[in-house]
Amino acid sequence: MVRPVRPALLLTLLGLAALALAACGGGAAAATAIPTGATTAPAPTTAQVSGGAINVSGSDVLRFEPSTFKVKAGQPVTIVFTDKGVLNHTFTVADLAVNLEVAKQNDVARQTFTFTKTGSFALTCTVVGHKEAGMVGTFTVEP
Ligand SMILES: [Cu+2]
Repeated sequence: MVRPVRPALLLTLLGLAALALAACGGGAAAATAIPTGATTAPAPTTAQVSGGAINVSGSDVLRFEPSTFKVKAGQPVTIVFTDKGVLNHTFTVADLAVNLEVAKQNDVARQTFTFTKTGSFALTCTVVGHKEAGMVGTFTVEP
């Protein structure tokens, strides 16, 4: 005879799975440090590309500043990503193979790209919980 799984046991297992996921996310503290009051997103600002460089920061309120970007295809652009808080963040545009990472306050990651693929792509921070909390943006490559 097969006994059905009790709902309480199922919930316990789900809870353990969630804990396991949170623990291996590269920063267990990050999962608990999501500010609950940070629901008002600042007005989106578009990055100014000057001298072939984009300056962008990540903060403890889990936002990119700025959060929208426009660059030209075929022209080299250096992304300079600075950590303005204490949490670690990534500047990730998976469709363009962009993945810069900063681990602590005042960390700076920079890399130069020449994009050939045009379109609008999703920018996210891949640290557990940050994307869900709104640490997202748009990265556009214009022809
Ligand atoms: Cu982040």
